[in-house]
Amino acid sequence: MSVKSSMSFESEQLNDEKCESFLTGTRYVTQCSQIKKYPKKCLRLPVLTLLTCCALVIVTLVTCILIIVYTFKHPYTHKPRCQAIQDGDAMELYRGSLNPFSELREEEIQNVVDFLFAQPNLKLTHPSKAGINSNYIHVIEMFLPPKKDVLNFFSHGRTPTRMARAYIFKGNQSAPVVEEYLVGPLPKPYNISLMASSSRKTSIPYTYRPFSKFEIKAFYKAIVPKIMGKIASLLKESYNATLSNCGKQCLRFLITPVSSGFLEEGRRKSWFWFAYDIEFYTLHPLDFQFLVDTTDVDPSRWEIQNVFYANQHFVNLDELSYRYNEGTINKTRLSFPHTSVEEQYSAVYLRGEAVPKDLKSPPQQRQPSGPRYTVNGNQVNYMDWRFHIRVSPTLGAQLFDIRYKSERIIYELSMQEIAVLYSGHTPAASMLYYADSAGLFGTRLRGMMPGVDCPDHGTLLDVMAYTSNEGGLKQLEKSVCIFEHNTGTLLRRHRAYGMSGAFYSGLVDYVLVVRVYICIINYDYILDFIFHNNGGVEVKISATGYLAASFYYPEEEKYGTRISDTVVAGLHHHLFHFKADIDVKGTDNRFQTMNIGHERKVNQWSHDPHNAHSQNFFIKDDKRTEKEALYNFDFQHPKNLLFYKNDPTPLGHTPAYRLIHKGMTKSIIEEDTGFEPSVSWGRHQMAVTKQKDDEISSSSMFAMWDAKDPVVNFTKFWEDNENIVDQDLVAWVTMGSYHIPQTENVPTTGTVGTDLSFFMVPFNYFREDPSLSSRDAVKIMPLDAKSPLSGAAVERYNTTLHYDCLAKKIDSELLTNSTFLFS
Ligand SMILES: [Cu+2]
Repeated sequence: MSVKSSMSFESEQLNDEKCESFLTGTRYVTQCSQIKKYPKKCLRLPVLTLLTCCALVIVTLVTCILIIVYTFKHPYTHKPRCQAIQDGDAMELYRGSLNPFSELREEEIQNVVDFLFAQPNLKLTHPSKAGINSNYIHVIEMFLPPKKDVLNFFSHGRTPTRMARAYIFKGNQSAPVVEEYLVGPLPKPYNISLMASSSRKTSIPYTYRPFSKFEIKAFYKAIVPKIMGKIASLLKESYNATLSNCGKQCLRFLITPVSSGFLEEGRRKSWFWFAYDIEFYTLHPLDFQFLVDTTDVDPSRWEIQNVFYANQHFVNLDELSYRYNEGTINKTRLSFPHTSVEEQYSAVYLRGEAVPKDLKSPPQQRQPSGPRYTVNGNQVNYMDWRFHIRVSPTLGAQLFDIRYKSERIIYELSMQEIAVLYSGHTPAASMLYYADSAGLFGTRLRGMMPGVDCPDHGTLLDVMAYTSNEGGLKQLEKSVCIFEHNTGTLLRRHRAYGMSGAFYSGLVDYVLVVRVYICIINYDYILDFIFHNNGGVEVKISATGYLAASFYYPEEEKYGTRISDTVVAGLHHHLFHFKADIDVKGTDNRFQTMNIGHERKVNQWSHDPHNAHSQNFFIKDDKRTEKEALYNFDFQHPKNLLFYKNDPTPLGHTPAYRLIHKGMTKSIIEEDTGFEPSVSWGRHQMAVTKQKDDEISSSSMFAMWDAKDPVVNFTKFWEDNENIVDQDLVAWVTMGSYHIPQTENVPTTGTVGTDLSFFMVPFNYFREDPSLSSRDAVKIMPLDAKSPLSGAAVERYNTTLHYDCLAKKIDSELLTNSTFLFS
């Protein structure tokens, strides 16, 4: 069996080097040279051949001169080297053979749409013609089969029935509502029923619906004329810009949805705030905000109920207009930013002294033997790993049936919610609580730029989704990237030195990464699922993109950081929630913490009975119920978190996977008030519950609005306090960070130091480090154990790496001198 060579860094220094491998007898020989050499045997050839050689030399010389001239004129193309690995179009996640995790195919979606439109009682309108007072399909997605059916499929091959779930917005009835339906069986559905669920509401107040493009359209139609009719001159005088017929000096608006937790029953309201419509508008907020009651499905009945201008409140536009004209209020006077877009503080353009000064190209990664993973439809194989990918329109990228060395360790690994809780002085800033699933995560995954968002050797996948915001069915091109990555760090190594017993062993931490970007208005979230070669899985998320900001007043000082003369960016709490359905050697597992304690231990070797020292020990603490398993980090009581199978190994261990939490945070806003009930999962760093098919997700697309009576109330997942001993367990992991903005977040926020992650790693699961089987490892032994400096033999198990020219050179030098390793 051939061993493909590993991923390696390719730096500029190697660019001029040429290596060739050829067979001599039974041995491969690798030859490296710095400069191209023409074979000497040319000289012995006949005159014709000699002339041909000379002609070639002349052509080469002319070509070289032309290249030098071109390079001088075009410094950016210095040393061009095209090494594209990716060929052809992106692959389609929804192709390949069907399995229980396959998202709906185009033809299945079309059948569901046709079937729903054929139901006379639904009175559906096509998304291209719909409004908020219509009945329309908001989302269609695959309804995940019950876990036991899927496991049955794995063991007995009985395919679970494919079903779809559809969210239908019913604005065209006397009591508007959103309803979740189960539709099937697929591919040709003939049944429809309101989804039955004990873990979430499936008939949802219309006021809890997420924003839609129809609502934005209605706002422009119903509210903008009211504003322009009453205060167009105020806007022009105050901001030197307007909302309509504005040429190059336009205003646009941002929205703060007001959670139902702050409103009287049955109302839907939002604060709208103006910003200059230039790159990028969230960094150009103005001091004009207004509250609109959008409860009625007829936008002509929408009312502006409060206005905030120049740090003053007014009951409506009439009062503002009257007092403004009367001259009894403070007035704002700003000029439209006239500098070119390149000079805007908020725009991302090249500025400052050039780096790198010599414009050498950055390091690249390459796959000398091609990809070492395969993607077949939604199934991915990499080394000892195998798993399935699904992109759900509502929840985004999810991984299923994650197996290592053929054993499933995680049934489902997925993100549940992204929330951002802002603070501020003005009403729009202080009411700003985002639960981003309203934006439908699966449709926020969009094209990736090869070589920037994802290495250019990565595999890009297209995704298909049906949502009303996208006008129906839409292919989201190049939305998922899979790539193997040389992390440039080690998975393991050791160098033993000295005059006996010297050796070296090392293994680079090569990983497979599944990456998506979730781009929601101002923020871009990078979500990576990372597979290491020792059985460890990592989930990492970080945020980049733009800050959300407000107009500066001194009152904002305690809430935010001033980032320009008129702009302040508010403190906010990023919160992320993840689900990990863990299966360690089957579905019956236990959750245990290994608690670190300390004791005073008398030193019995001493004659002094008071001679003692303090040291640590650990005790195992099995959690029996869901409430016992709620995990709140406590510095005074360190602990390891383990999920294990109660099936002791010969050494008496119970095989486990350990959850390592590297993104801990806690929401400290008051519980059960305002927006908080919508993100009650933020109260704990982790919860462990008994698996239920019905508990699909800890949040929902309604979380932005539903705090008064959450559609999914996460506390109910654990409040029934079920037994979790030898049960199928799910870990719910909260990560997050408090972001106090800083001037270096302008124009965009960087990712350095802000990524959050958790790991699942084997713990007494294997008898030894499973990465020992990796042929990417390197072992070095002295030729003479008693003279470790005088030469050593390098063992490279991956034979293709062995013929890499740099490796060959190092191995050759080590044969006679191993001082640098073993001295
Ligand atoms: Cu932030």
